[in-house]
Amino acid sequence: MAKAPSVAIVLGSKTDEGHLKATTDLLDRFQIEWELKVISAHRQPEQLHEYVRAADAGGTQVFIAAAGLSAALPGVIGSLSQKPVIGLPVPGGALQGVDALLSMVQMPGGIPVATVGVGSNGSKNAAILAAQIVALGDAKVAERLRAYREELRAG
Ligand code: RP5
Repeated sequence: MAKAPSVAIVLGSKTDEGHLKATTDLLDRFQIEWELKVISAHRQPEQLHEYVRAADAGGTQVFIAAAGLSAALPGVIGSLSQKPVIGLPVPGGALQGVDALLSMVQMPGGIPVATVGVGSNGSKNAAILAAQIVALGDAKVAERLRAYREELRAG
């Protein structure tokens, strides 16, 4: 079985990619292995299924799923894996991301999506939340998060 990175980022569309720069920059800062795939829940359901199962089995600890509009992606990933799923609602469309935000945060009880905000703060927080999950089992990542908070405190 192929080893998978700690954090698997899945985007619903290539057009979502620009919103992930802050996320991947922070994951790099925390020295967390990640990979990014574009797989649509509604256009490529079989491919998504295969990818999530392989990442889960390969050791991925947390998924970040970014999507816009009705944003089914993170909920579907949550249905396929018991690993935590962070949902990043992508702004755009007629409702500017509010549709994606509500879709992710309003998952029916049983399959949660840990939803961060729309926009650049959400992009950052997706990485920090993922790092906090990884840090539960990795003291080096915990120390890097501590240093990051120290910088925030210093202003
Ligand atoms: C979602 O719908 C994607 O995440 C994207 O934000 C939005 C539009 O994607 P395209 O249909 O333009 O690729 O699936």
